[in-house]
This record gives sequence, structure tokens and C-alpha cells, in this order.
Amino acid sequence: MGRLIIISSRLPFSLDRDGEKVSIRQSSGGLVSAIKSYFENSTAQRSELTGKMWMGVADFPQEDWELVRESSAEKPDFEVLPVFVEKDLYENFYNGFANSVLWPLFHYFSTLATYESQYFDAYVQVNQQFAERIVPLLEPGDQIWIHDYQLMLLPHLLRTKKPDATIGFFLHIPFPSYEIFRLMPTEWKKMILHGVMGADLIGFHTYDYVQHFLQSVKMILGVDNYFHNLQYQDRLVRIDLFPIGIDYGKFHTAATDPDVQIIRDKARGNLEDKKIIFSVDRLDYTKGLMQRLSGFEYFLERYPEWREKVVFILNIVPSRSTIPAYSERKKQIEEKIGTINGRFSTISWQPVLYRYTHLSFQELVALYQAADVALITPLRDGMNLVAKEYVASSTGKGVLVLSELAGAASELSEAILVNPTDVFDVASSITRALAMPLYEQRNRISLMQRRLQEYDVFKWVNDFMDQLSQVKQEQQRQKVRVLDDKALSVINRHYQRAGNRCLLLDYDGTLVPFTRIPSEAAPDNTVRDMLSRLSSDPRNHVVIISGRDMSSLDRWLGTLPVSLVAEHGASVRMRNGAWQQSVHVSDLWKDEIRRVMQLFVLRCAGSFVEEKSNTIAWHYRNTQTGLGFSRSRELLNTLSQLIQNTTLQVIDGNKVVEVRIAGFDKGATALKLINEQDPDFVLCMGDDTTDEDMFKALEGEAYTIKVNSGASAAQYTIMSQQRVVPLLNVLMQPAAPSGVERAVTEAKR
Ligand code: GDG
Repeated sequence: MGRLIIISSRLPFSLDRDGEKVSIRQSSGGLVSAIKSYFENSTAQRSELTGKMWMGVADFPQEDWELVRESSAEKPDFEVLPVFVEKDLYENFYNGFANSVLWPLFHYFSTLATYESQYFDAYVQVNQQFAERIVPLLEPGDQIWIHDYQLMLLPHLLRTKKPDATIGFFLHIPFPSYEIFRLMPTEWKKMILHGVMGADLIGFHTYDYVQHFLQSVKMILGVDNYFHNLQYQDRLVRIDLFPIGIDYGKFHTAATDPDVQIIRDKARGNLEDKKIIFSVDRLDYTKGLMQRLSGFEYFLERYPEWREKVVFILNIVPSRSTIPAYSERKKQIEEKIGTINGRFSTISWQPVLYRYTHLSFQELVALYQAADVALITPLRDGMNLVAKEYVASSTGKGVLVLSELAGAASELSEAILVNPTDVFDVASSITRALAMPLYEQRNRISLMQRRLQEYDVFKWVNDFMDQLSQVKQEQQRQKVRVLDDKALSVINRHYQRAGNRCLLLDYDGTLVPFTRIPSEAAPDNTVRDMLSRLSSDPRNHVVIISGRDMSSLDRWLGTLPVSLVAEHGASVRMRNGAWQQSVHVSDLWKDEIRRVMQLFVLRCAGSFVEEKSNTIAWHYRNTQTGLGFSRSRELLNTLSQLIQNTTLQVIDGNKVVEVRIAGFDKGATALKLINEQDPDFVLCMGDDTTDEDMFKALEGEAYTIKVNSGASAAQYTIMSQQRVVPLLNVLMQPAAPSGVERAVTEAKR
């Protein structure tokens, strides 16, 4: 195992310069707090790590960095790799593409996104600069963990230079639904998804974000998932959820810190018997500050009995003030605060205590503890660590009112969840919180605390790193070997020795090439000849296992002494026997599916519907390339929704989208045949998604060969369909003697 290399757009610290003296100042923020805690806690770190490095853009001049390096000032105990980006370029990258395109769009503020091409160009360039800087320094065994929306192109850029690198990516903000993501210019969104898919493991905070991402990958890149796994460009990529945790211990124990207690008691003392509502956020439109204030205003209006009995401490932290969408908000918020205070204040009471500043850690925790209610109501938030920190800091009392649109809501279900745009909901939730009995507060807080303690930031990092290693191991297992002469002669020798063989052969794409019209795919003489020789050997049981309907198979191969499996196992004809249909179910389901597929035939010239007894398929192999593909994504999507809660199954095949009754797959059928026959040699060949079922089911029982490149569960691969018949012919030839056999023969002479 090697080093852990964290890459984020920013470094976790800034430099303050005073004349010739430069000192390090830690930055705050979700990601920084999380990883820094991990780096500082040596017991939580994985023992196999040989080093730690953090790479990010430096927001200080290079000469300041040189000064720090030479000085005796306290430095971080991890290697730091600053990237120095030219000012204008950084501006277009950070304030431009990252924060004026991706940030608003991913938080569902699509109208605030400004699609300027110079922003995207800068985004590409800065991602490239990161790649150029780190690639020469990479060593085998390094684990690279890239963070967040500013660096979505980087995984792919690294992958092209270092195909075997271990790369994780984590998105800290929401991944929006496909309908939002698709609003981005076509080339950009493709590059972004393609960029992220360069990673081995891609993490999100919630199940919804995972689903949204998978959906976009399916619709835009045309790659379907199998649970949380995807095969992308011959590589396994895993997409999973890892809800970020906090350094629970640090917040929880801060309660006993005398400095914290002094600040807390002072805050409480100043406000006498008033209840304290508290919130702290960066100044950002996603945080819902205006709506929160409206909710609070409505609360004072609707519940006058609470006037003079509550104070709302609203702390706003300066952020991204050079972007117009941010600076305008500040003015609006301050006006709103003025209106509320003007409207409700009395000589001795002011409802909103507003501060526009960054708090020290002690102040922050003291306010968390002093607050009777934390009012955290973002309009969208990837997770929201403030909510978690508030809960962790509590000594038993306190109520969390949390937006249902924050990622944290899926874990903190004992909070009072609100719709942040609904002022009635916000106002009534505040009264509910203020009136909540102490035992109920304790109950709710302790349930949430237990959860936060169990999955803290250390667990989060280790969980991600464990999964990353697992994906790498899985990729290793998956690597399909090209069937070379040596492997072929091993199979050949086994074949020749065996007395009871089973050969399972897929039809389309394996025995015969694809044709424009499925009904034209009759076997030619070479195929027939080979099959006839293969099946005439009494030791051989040849099975043609296909998704085709029985009549086609019967017409083309019915006279040969082979077994035929139609529609993935729905109908079977054992050699020299009669067709047996496994099920007789009503065909009514086909009407619905047919209607949808026919609509797609109209929308996509050249496509057509093929009906079989138990399946119905929409083929798009004869359509205009891009169009057919993109329609197939839409059809897949529509059908997947349509068949929910039915016993049907949609399959994304090779230029075909097929719906069939679940329960018939080539894997189960092949296994059944093998169990009945109990052969001492099994060979299985196929090219399609449906053949993967066979490869998986027969693992360890058969020689499995995939036709054409692409990741597969098969043991071997051959690069073209044209090699299938020659290969089967070679198999039938007497085996070339092995080295030992040759030696024995020589000795006998
Ligand atoms: C992104 C996602 C996701 C805030 N004000 C002060 C202060 N903070 C600290 C908090 C907390 C962090 O900053 C803010 O974390 P959030 O989660 O609320 O938001 P983002 O920084 O925007 O983070 C977010 C996060 O990534 C992690 O994945 O949760 O959804 O947007 O730790 O304590 N700290 C101090 N003074 C302040 O005034 N000391």
C-alpha cells in the first residue's frame, strides 16, 4: 500500500504575511474539517499508509510558500503540493465554471447558471494543470482521492496517463436529477460524466444523488448499471453512497472545554430568560436565508405570544463575494433583517441578532450549546455539517429544525423536518421546537448522536478507502485473458480426454454475425458443417442457447442433432426431442410494451419491433448511430419505469432493448442443463449481455469465452466473431502432445 493523496481545488490552509514573516492559517469548511481530522488522528488512519499528501490550488504567492518552507514555522504534518494558477484563469475556473455553472445547476438554481465558454475552457485547463503536476510524482500503490465539483475532469485525465492508478472521487454537493443535469451544454455534460468515470469509485452523500448520477450516465453515456457497478470502457466503476460524518468526539467533548463554557454562559446570560434560535451559514443563495427570515417573520406574526421571548442569532459567514449572485443577496438579507427588527423590536428587545463574520471554533460550539433551537433550512445542500455538529455538541437538550432538502435529512430523521420555502411550515416547526418537552429533546438528540458517533468522519474515510481497494481487487478478478495458443491447447487437451462433453454456444454474434434484419441470420454452410461434425461425435452434447424464438432456431438448426434453447430458456428442445415450453402466461403485458416500442419506431427511423413468445424487442442496429443510441436510452428509461412492480425485466442488449418475463436467463438454463448431464468438459461461448449470465453461473464449471472485447465475467476473450468457427474446428483436431507426452513418446522410440 502506498500514500493517500488528497486532491481538492483548495489547500486546507492559507498563508498570512506580515513583512518577512509568513504564518499558516487553517481554513474552515466541510471538506477541510473532515480530512484534516482524519489526518490528525493517527489511530484512525490505516496502518498500511506510507504517507499523506494534499494537493490543491494555493491562494497565496509562490514566494510566500517558499518562505514558509524555509522557515521554522509550524507546518502541516503531511506533504503539501500547491498548484499555482494564474489569476485570470483561476477566476474563470473558480468563480466562473465551478461557482457560476456547476454550483447553481447542481443545487437546482438552473436560472442562475451562466454558460460562458471561457469558463469551461478555464475549467479544462485548470484540471489539466492538476494532472500535469501530479502525474510525474505518482508512485505504484498510491491511492488518489479527488474531491468535489471543481475537479470532475481530473479522474479521467489521470486515468489516461496512469491506466492502473487507484482513483476515488467524492462529490460533496448534490448530484441533480437528470432533467436538471441535461440543461448543461451537450459537450460539457458528456465531458464531465466521462471525466468522473475515470475514477474507480465515485461517492455521493445520499441514495438520491447516486440514483441521479446513474440515470445521467445511462442517458448520456449509454452505460447501464448493475446494482452499484458499471462497466465503463472495459473497466469496473463503482458508484456508492458515503454520507460524510463529522469528528464527533471533537464536538462532543468541547462541551467540557472551559473556554467554550465561558462564551456559552456569557451568551446565555446576556439573553436572560429568552429562548435562543441559532443558525450559521456561508452567505449563499442555496442556504435559504431569505426564506428562513420570512419564516421567522411569519412566526412572530402568527404566534405573538413568543414575541420578546425569543432571539434569533443569525450568523452569516462571508463567501464568494465577488460573484454578483452573492453580493446582491447580502443586501437583500440585511434589508430583510432591518424590516423584521423595525417591525417587531421593542425598547428592550430585538428579534434578530445578526452577525456577518467568521466564528472561532470555541465560539461556534458555545453557540451550538447555547441554542435551544438550531434552524438549518437550506433550499438544497449536499449534506450540511452544521446540522450534525449541532447535534454532536449538545449535552442533551436542544431541537434541530432541518430542511428536508439537505442531504443530512436522510440520516437525521429525529429532527423536525421542514420544507424551507413554506413559511407556514417553518413557523409552526419553530413553535413545535420551542415547546418540545425536555425528555423528548433528549430522546431525539441521543438517537441522532448515536448514529453520528457510529459513522463519524474516520469511519467515512476508512469506509471509502476500503471500498476503493475492493473495487481494485474486483477489477483484477475481472480482467479477461485473451485466448492465446497456450490456453487453447490446454482446452483442446481437456476436450480430447473428456468422454462426456457439453458445448453451450450462443447464436447471434457468436456462431453467425449480426445481420440488418434478424430473419436473415441463417447459418451458412461453414457453420452448419462445423455444427454437424461437432454434434456427430457421440461424446458431444451441443446446445445452441439463444434469445431467438423457437421457430427461427427450428428452421435453421432443427435438422441437426443439437439441443436448442429459445428465448433464453423459455422454450427448450433437447436433441432429437420435441419443444418444451416452460411457461404459459398471458400475453397481455405485451400490449403495453408494444405500444411504447412502436412509438419509438416512429421516432427513430430504421428501428423495428420483434416479437417472440416470451419477449418483445426493439432493435436499433439499422438506425442513424447517434439517434438510435439516444432513443434507446430514453426507451430503457421509460420501460424501466413502466415495468416496476411487475415480473418483467428490461435488458439493454447489443443494439436491442428487450423486455422479457423475469426468471429466464441463460445462466439458470445453462446450469440446469449441466446439472442434468453432469459432463466432464464444458465450453461456453457468447458475446452479449445475456451471455454474461451464463459466464457467471458457470464460473469454475466451464471454459467460458467471450466473443469481442469488453469487460466480462468470462475467463477468456476472442477478438472477433469470425474466429468462432475456426476455433471450434481446432478443438476437434487431435491435441498436440504436451511437453511431457512428447518426451515419453521420444523415449519409447
Ligand atoms: C460542502 C457542501 C457538505 C461554518 N461557519 C463557520 C464554520 N463553519 C464550518 C462548519 C462546517 C463547515 O464550515 C460548513 O459545512 P457545510 O456542510 O455546512 O457546507 P460547505 O462548506 O458548503 O460544504 C455541504 C460539505 O461540503 C461536506 O461534504 O455538507 O453540503 O456544500 O464544518 O462548522 N466554522 C467556524 N466558524 C464559522 O463561522 N469555525
